[in-house]
Amino acid sequence: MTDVDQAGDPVAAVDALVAGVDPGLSTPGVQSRDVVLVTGPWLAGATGLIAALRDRLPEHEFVEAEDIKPAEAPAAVVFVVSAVAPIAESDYALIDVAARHTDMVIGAVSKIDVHRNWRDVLAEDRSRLGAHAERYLDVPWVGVAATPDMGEPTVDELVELLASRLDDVDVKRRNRLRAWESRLRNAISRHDKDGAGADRQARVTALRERRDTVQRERRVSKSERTIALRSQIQQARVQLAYFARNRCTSVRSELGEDASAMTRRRLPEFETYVGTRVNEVVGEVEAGVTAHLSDVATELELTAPQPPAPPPRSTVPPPPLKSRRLETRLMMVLGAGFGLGVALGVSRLFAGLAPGLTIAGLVAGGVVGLLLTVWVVGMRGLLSDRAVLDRWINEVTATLQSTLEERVATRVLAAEATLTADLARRDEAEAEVTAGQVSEIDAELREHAVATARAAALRDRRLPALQRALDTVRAELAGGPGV
Ligand SMILES: Nc1nc2c(ncn2[C@@H]2O[C@H](COP(=O)(O)OP(=O)(O)OP(=O)(O)O)[C@@H](O)[C@H]2O)c(=O)[nH]1
Ligand SMILES: [Mg+2]
Repeated sequence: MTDVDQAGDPVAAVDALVAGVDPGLSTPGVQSRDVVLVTGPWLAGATGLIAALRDRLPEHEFVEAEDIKPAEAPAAVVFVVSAVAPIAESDYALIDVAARHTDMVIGAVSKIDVHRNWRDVLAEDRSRLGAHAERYLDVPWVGVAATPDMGEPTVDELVELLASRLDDVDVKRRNRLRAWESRLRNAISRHDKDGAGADRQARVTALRERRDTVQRERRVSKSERTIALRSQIQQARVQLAYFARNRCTSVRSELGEDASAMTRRRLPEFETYVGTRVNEVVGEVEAGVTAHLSDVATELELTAPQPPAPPPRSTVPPPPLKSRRLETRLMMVLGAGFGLGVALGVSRLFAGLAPGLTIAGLVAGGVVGLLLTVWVVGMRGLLSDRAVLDRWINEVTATLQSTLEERVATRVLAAEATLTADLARRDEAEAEVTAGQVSEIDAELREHAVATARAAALRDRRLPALQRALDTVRAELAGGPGV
């Protein structure tokens, strides 16, 4: 700092000094205001002190914290703390903010009229603040009573201090240096933060987590669906086979009952009836399979497989009723024998009872024998037909059951193939969506990485000059006379 600079504009001299170190730095970005900022913790007495100071120093302007903008640098800062207790740690932030662009700080312990030990509090304040930051070691401290309960205000010492320092050229110079120091410190820390990607860190972490979540959810949903499909198909196989068997069993017992109550007259239509019932059961099972498989598809959010063409109407082989000529003949012979026996018995009975009625007895015996023969032969034929029918129904339903079981197995297998293919297609579509999301995230991550690298490069380029300028400013502040 030369005498010429000191004699001229101290602010311009400091700006020139910094620009000399780094021509890119032309202004600390703050506007000097020729005002005194009086501030302090809550109820410390700032407003009262301002009133007293305005009285005593009308040529100077005094303002409270809310009257000054962030980018304005007051000429001096009076930090008011009450004498009731020493300064608290939470108050350091207040003074740091108030004095960030201003070197000239005066500590004022207020309400000294009521607190007799104010000197102890003042000494404690001085040492605490000095311990908080080196720059406050040389801060002058005074006691004030701006609005005493009794008597005149005690602000003389403060008034004197302000009056002597406010017009001091060196104070202005140091204020400007302090503004530069704060600006350079901020710039360096911002470059450091940007270069380290500190502001982006949270976003980058969130993006990485999102990326992991997207991929994990995709994997989980894929395996869940595959397992669900497998188990549903397995269930369908078991349940539908059971359903088909069940239907066969019930139609078997229903037709069995019909056969056991069969009469000769109903015999011809029974065959057609059995054929109809068999085809009805086939239709029911077919519809049951279709409904079950489409339920499975709906539950898995897949497309229901197209039901295949219905099976051809099954024709039932006729019951083997007609090929029993030998048996009929045998029955005829046996029946005739039985009838003859009965006829002889009856005619003998008549002859014994009334010999005159022998002829009539013969006729009656013949008639009764013939009738019995016919009845026995007919009955035997019907019973044998019923037995044949029962066996036939067994065969028909057994064939039906195996046909239906095969049909169920085939349809479930076909549905499994269709649904698996559909699932694979869906998985592929989902994989594409996931890949899209992941690549979007990757793109943003890349952008952040590039921006951080760019900021790091800028930091590396700018930091040496900024650090040199800061060192110069600090050296000036340390070297020059204190406030
Ligand atoms: N005895 C005594 N009381 C004072 C003195 N200065 C301020 N007070 C009292 O302290 C209280 C706060 O005073 P203010 O001047 O409003 O303090 P402030 O810091 O502006 O308060 P806020 O703006 O509300 O935070 C008031 O009740 C004043 O009467 C003083 O020198 N002596
Ligand atoms: Mg106030």
